[in-house]
Amino acid sequence: MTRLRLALTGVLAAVAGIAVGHLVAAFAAPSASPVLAIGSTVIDLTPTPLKEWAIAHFGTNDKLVLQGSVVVVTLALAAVAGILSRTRRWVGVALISALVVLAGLAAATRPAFRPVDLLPAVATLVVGVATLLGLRWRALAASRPVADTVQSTGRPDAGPSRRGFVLASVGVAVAAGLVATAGQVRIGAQRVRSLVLPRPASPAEALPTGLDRTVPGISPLQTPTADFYRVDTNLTVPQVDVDTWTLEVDGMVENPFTLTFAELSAMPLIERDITMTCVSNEVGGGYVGAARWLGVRLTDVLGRAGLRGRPDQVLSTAVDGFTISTPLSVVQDGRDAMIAIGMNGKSLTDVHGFPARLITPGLYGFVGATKWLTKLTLTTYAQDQAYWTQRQWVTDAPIKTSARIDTPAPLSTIKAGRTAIGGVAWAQHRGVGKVEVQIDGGDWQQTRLGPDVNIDYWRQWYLPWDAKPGLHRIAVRAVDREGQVQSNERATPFPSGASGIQEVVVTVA
Ligand SMILES: Nc1nc2c(c(=O)[nH]1)N[C@H]1C(S)=C(S)[C@@H](COP(=O)(O)O)O[C@H]1N2
Ligand SMILES: [Mo]
Repeated sequence: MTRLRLALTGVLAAVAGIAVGHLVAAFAAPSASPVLAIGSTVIDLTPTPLKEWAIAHFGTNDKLVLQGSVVVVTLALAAVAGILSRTRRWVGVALISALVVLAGLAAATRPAFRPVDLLPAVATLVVGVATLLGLRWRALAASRPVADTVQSTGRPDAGPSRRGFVLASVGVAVAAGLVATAGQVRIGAQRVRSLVLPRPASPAEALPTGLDRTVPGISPLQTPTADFYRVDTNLTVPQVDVDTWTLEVDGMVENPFTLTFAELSAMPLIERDITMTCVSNEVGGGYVGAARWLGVRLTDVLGRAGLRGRPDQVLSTAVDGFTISTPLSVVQDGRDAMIAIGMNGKSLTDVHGFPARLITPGLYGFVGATKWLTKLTLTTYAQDQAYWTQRQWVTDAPIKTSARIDTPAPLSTIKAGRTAIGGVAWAQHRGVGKVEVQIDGGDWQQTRLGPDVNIDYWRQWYLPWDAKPGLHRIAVRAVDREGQVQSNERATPFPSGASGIQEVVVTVA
């Protein structure tokens, strides 16, 4: 019983410490909240195959699973600390402190570390140790022989010291819950605001009418920002102050310079419809979206700096120190690579990289779509490696030709009769040539394509279908305009970049 009380003491000390650290972080530095700091470090240290496995098995929940695991392990160790503090209190204090030191180290070794990032760990240490000592004292009092309390109340279990421990524990738990919730509410509060952006010098044409109304269930031609997929290594979304934000251009350039947001957005702006894809997208998955981007041509910015020597890489750095490398040859081949400040007619949202991000048509996001961009360094692959390159990912990753079935939904039951099979296909920077559907292993049939926005944009497609009752297997494949057929090959040797033929099974009743 004593042991159990002491274990609980350790757990509550950790919970209280983590909760207060989280609240302090919410005001000082969200990403330095103890669990988040450790979580981010675990993400960076996780071997790539394990990371891919986690993304594949937990999808967007991978971050929740990670944080849950960090919490569970921490609480287990804290319980041990509580038990060990029975005879020697310094042992428990030392173990709890060691856990907090780990969190502090995790925060201190993040790429964009600032001294305030240590505040949450300090708060966690103070509250954690104080809670451990306070509750330990009550736990031990509650476990003393009860002879004197039996005398006064007649019931051994109702001793005042026992009640004291229970009350104190419940109090700590409730207080920690409230404090952690307050921190979470503050961290999670998305700023909703949109800057007024200048008009583009080179606007996009009006978006044609898509198949959105014609084919119920098909992806809209333009993905609403709120539905646009999110992929990054961040456990908290960076919230950048646009008034102090700058973009630095340095490295192998003649004139290194720094731009404020006002200066950047005063440069000539282009507006382009571009489809983005993540290399971690599973066949049929949702890590793909199409939007209208407003931004400054990357070559305009590089031209202003003037290249020096023979750089072959644009190394871009985000405000949190995350880096992406983009082949300079790709940036300079005439495509609309840009520093985007607007998405679908508004400024970027925090989730999608406010106030500025890279967009490189034709390349998977991890080699060309740096969010929360703050620095562009002209360099060479021999000299500098970006985040994913350090993890053995390829440095040039053109998006593979791919098609997705949006409707009918996999494993759904639909009514017999005339309906449509439909979805989207993409082959960025080559353009979609045709999309074919195969029903129940029969011939590949050519589908009808939606409007052709441009070669960097996805294309909606559909095939009218007279659905007969029974179980049906539908497969889809695309061919780009260079004749490259969608295959089951991996897009890049590493990471996965699945681009296989998608098959869905539906029941027609
Ligand atoms: N700063 C930063 N930028 C990043 C990433 C990241 O982890 N950090 N992930 C990249 C990846 S892998 C993809 S697919 C795209 C996704 O952009 P989105 O979240 O706006 O859809 O962002 C890219 N830019
Ligand atoms: Mo990605």
